[in-house]
Amino acid sequence: MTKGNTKKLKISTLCVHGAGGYDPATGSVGKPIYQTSTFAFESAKAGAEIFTGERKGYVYTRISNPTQEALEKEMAFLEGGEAALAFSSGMAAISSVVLALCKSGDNFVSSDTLYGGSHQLFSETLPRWNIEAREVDATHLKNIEDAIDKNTRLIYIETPANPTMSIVDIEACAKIGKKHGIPVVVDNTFATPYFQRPLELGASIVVHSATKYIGGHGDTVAGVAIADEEFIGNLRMGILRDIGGVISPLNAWLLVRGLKTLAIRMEKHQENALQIAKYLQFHPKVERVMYPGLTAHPQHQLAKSQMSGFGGMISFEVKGGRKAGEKMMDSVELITLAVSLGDVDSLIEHPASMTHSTYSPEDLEAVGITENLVRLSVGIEDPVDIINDLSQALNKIK
Ligand code: LCS
Repeated sequence: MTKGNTKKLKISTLCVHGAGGYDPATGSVGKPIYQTSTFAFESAKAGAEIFTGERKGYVYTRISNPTQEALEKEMAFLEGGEAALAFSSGMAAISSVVLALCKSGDNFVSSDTLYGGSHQLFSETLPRWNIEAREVDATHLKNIEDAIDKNTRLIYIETPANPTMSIVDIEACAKIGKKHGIPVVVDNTFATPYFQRPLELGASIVVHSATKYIGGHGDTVAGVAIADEEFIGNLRMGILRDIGGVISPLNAWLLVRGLKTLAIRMEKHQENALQIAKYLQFHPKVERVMYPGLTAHPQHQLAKSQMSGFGGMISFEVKGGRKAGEKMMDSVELITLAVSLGDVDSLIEHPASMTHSTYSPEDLEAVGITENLVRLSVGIEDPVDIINDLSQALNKIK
């Protein structure tokens, strides 16, 4: 949007228009891909002034680029934040945010049910720099309070959590953060700003694996952080510039293009997921279904209070243990056996041996990622076809 007040626009309109109107340089209606590493300076003086910050301008694509900026502007609008910064992956966004907030000797408190890569970063990699992550069951808020001390620099939560779909109370965490003067960082990958806007609930920073629903088509790895202008400015000039986890202009463009259909994709993912969750709930070969949209989900009411929809991710336990789950995953025909999620195509995987194999057996058990747990990223195909595929695959279990 280039004219008028974007605050008045509904989220589905912002998805289409939030990255800005036509290109002022050429009138191009499609967002141009500024596929360049560097930018020419008008003069030596102008170049020096851009470096000191006295003059606005582009220098080098590791620091900023108009196509990256289009994505950042749109993500900031959608999340209701002042500013955003795009990264080469979700992990680059998460690690950069934590590194911006912590130094050696600091700690942070995190929910214990996380994407396996985030858990690996927190439990194995960051301790090498003497940064401690205290992973607690954040569905009980007292655990968060109890873990905070004078060296705690942030609270990190993932909700809904990958893969168990457990929900953490964002507003309550924000109150705890405020009390202790520390920011709450929310991984909003599963819900997207279409269904959940953590900043409006009091969180300070939102991170995304934009690889998932933001892009939506399974063709781009990327990440984004959204926060206030001061934090994002420091993140850009303090961490992104130095560590260099920058998104390519082409990938930023693919995400801007993907975002145009975010609203209708999320509606369809959710509509399909609810039907499939209800189908699986009463299937004789299924022990338990984890989908926050089901009234049987233990945190359904909390999910309803902080989300405007429940998304497209379902986990379920197959009767008969790991072997039964493997048989089912080997038998799907339409659904693809693959990690990642949020694509228009349905994807199925086994968290304990794949995305969450970074957890020790004890930690898997503690967070409820069982051997017979299967995760389904529900695509936007016809739900009858997805259900028929699940049905034939479940029937192959002896
Ligand atoms: N946060 C969440 C909730 C995720 O699910 C992932 C990746 C990340 C962050 C990291 O983002 P990336 O660097 O991959 O863009 N989740 C994956 C998954 O469940 N399967 O494959 C990747």
